[in-house]
Amino acid sequence: MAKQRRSGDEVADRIIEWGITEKLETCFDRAEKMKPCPIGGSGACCSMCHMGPCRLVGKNAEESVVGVCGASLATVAARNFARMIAGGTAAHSDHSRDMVFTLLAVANGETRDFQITDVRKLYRVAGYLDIEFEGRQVNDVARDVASTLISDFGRQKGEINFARRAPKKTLERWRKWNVVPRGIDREVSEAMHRTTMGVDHDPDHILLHGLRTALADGWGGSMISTDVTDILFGTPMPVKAEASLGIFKDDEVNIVVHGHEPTLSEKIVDVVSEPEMIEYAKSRGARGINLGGMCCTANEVLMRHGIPTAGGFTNQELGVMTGLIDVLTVDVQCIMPAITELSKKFHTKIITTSEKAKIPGAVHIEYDEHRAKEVAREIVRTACDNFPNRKAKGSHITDKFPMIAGFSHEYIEYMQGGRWRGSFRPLNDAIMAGRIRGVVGLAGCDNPRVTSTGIHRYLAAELIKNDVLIVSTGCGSAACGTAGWLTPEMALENAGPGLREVCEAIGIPPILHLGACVDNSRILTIASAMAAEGGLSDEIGGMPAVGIAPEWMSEKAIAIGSYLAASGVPVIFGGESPVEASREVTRILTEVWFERFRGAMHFEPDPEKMLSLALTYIDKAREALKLKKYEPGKFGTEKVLMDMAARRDIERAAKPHVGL
Ligand code: NFS
Repeated sequence: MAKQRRSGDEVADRIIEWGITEKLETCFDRAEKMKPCPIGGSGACCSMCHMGPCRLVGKNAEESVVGVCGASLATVAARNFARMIAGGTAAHSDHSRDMVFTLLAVANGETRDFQITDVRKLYRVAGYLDIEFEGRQVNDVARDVASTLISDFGRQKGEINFARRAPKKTLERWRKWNVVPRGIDREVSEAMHRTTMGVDHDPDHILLHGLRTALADGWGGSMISTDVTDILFGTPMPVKAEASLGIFKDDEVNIVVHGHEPTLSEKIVDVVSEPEMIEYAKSRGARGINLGGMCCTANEVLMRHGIPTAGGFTNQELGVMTGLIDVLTVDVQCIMPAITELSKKFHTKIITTSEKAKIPGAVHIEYDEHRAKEVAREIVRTACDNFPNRKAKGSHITDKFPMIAGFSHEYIEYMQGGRWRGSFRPLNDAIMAGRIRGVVGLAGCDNPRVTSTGIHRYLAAELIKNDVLIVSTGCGSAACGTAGWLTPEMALENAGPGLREVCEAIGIPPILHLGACVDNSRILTIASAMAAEGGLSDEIGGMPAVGIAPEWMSEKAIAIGSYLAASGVPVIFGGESPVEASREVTRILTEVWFERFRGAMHFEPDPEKMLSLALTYIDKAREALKLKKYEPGKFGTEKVLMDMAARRDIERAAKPHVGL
């Protein structure tokens, strides 16, 4: 029997194998040694007070076992789930808060290291917020936008601003079930309160607040982060790059930015090409400076600058094991503390940069938005100084894969008709005609508990073969990118006939890299635009669209899945269910949520079943919308898509814009 691979990424797998021979421990080894606790893992452990932890297990536990206080299994499982949502929402939104404060600092002239790069996007966001922008100073508009968005974090009553960007019908459903978020921080705080010992005990009621908290992430924290990042650093448009652990260079200083917040990494991107920095690197014996990314910071700088990515979550230790990283700089989220211990076997310096996050054994150089470039230069100089210290032999494999990233929702609109005729009409038409069967958002982490990245790849390949267009984010994008699949050629070689035709006409890959995990909010914007365009559903619910997070591990993924479900997207998560122990909670997440919001959250460990569930949802949605039955290679009539040449004709005079 073939040996079970630990990673679906062949380069990664070879480094893992090398690590085993060198007795270097990674998350793959620890995942084998540390079996998940079946009680906590299925949602049946309550540790909300010190009468417990109570383990609600045994025969008929759902009916007959309660905690010391009397909490039922459904209550316990619902509380645990709601707390995961709160954790994920807090993470995305705290990141987002820092982005908005940077925008405010720019508007107030408190930092010279950042500017407003995309004024059109600023105006577009001002428009959503009913802020006057015509004839006003850019900084004044930016100040008003930042202040209004900051108020969404601390608002106590009312509705967060971006809720109004949802289709009317979707918003009505939220209002009916009282899940429109008031303020982001309020919902997180209330989720913690409701789920502490002795407060909210009705599982459905707890989970409704879980949805309100999740919506504060999707239509609040994450959406704000995406928009403000676009304003500050530019709205992405397609860019060529490379993906793989093979991006490191033997003769250059290798710096990796890892984590989530793009502010400092943007400045590192700026300073690595400064002549003084390059000279400094040369003075230490290197030929130059090579910058790469990891996890979602990678996605941010990849989308806007084409900085190569070394991959997703499970590649971080393997990066260190190449022996070539001179500095691995991290900020917040998805950083394994194991990297500091591992780095001692090599020369790699781990630098923590956030005032919120330190790791024992790491060097701390704190980021400060008011002197961002200075901090960036200090980090680059540290890397250069460390270059001559390379000693231990690592495992370096030089295979790299080309990729195209940078599909913001603005660009997706633009690519369907150019500046003057950009819309979602061609996409809706292609779905209506059955050329495109449906759309899947492939998101979430890669995970050492399975063949890491392997399930992402299996699903991506099968879905595009079935004419399903994929939009990917986070480590889902990294899983596809490190396979070499984020290219237009992927469509020619592997997509079904309808999807291939669409991709060929527009010149796009069948998997569109939408950005980091906070950029799942772009999916909400796209789905809202498709609803407004007409011909499909008039709300997000009911679209032939599904979200899949096949290898999720983070609480952030649970928050994302929940806000997609509340917005009307059926979502399928891989792995064992964190509410497996409670049939009642499982029923609420699937049947009850579907009835109320037209979205649902399934947990399904079997990749083949995930695929068939996704296709069933898509086909049922097509049927309910009375669209042409999907048959491979047989399409209805539709408007002709504009190809590149036609678009260029109407574009000639105008530089492609992406901000509006
Ligand atoms: Ni998303 Fe991005 Fe990756 Fe998972 Fe972590 S990096 S925010 S949580 S592991 S996809």
